[in-house]
Amino acid sequence: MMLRTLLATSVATLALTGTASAENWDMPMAYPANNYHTENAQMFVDAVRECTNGELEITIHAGGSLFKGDEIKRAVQVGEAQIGERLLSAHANENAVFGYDSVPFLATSFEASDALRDAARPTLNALLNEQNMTLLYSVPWPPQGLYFAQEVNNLADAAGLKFRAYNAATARVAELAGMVPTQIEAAELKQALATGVVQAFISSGSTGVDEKVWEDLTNFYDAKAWLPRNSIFVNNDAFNALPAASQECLMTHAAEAEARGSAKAAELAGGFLATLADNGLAVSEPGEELANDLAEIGVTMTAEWLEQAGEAGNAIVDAYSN
Ligand code: PCA
Repeated sequence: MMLRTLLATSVATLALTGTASAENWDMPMAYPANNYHTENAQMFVDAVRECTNGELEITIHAGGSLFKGDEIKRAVQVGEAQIGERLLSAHANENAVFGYDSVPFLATSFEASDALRDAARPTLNALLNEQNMTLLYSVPWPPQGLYFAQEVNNLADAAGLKFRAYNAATARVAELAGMVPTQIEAAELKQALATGVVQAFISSGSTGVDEKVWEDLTNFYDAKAWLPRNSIFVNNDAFNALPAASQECLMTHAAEAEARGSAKAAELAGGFLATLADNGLAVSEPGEELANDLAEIGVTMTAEWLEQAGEAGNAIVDAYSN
């Protein structure tokens, strides 16, 4: 073999080895690329890339493009994806603890939501660990309110409406209110509204803006029922296979992403409601009758959740209240 060929071969081998040592992870996410949760995660993966000198490259797949929202948790659990983001409360049927952030009126401000998160973190992380995953960080959605295509002064006004649910708690609200729930991921919400599959739902101003709900709906009642969270978690085998320095980068930047994401959600919340109003939605607090009806549902659902979540759930609420 000529010297030049030999040299070229070793350079090619070196280049290959260099590439092979970098880890490439897939990160499925369910919400749009321009939602603040996704933008925050993009900053997180950029920071991790820099911190690891390019040795850990995480590719975000937004909008349910790699796995749909309801598939993401399992995909990470079995290692089909190494890391992912999911609204864990959507898995409360599996274990009620996952629904800790969707107990009506338990934590209704950003500050309270962060305190509840801290109270729940050890329990939630232990639960994920049993499923071969580790919690990295979580970020709240703005407070949840009710969207309708009509004025609603009390829940009798809403009886019979087809209601989009995103987790067990939202389905239960609908049931108790005499509405008819259907579980629909945000990625399919716009279509479901446009075709009349659903006529009402509960969510934040953020999702209302993402889905341009003013094209189909008319009223938003800012009930501030709870602030659900998107959680970012990693497959334990994938994590354990990383060098210690990369693990450290992930943990450090996860903590930063959590603080940055919570602050961003709080900063954006008012603007989302303003955007809804600018586009013609009637945005208001619930009237007294509607507020009372919702409070009653809250009492029922809190008792149900404490019962279902058992000791672990009670411990979370105790730690939160003290
Ligand atoms: N938006 C998400 C969950 C809560 C929220 O505000 C959704 O509607 O799917």
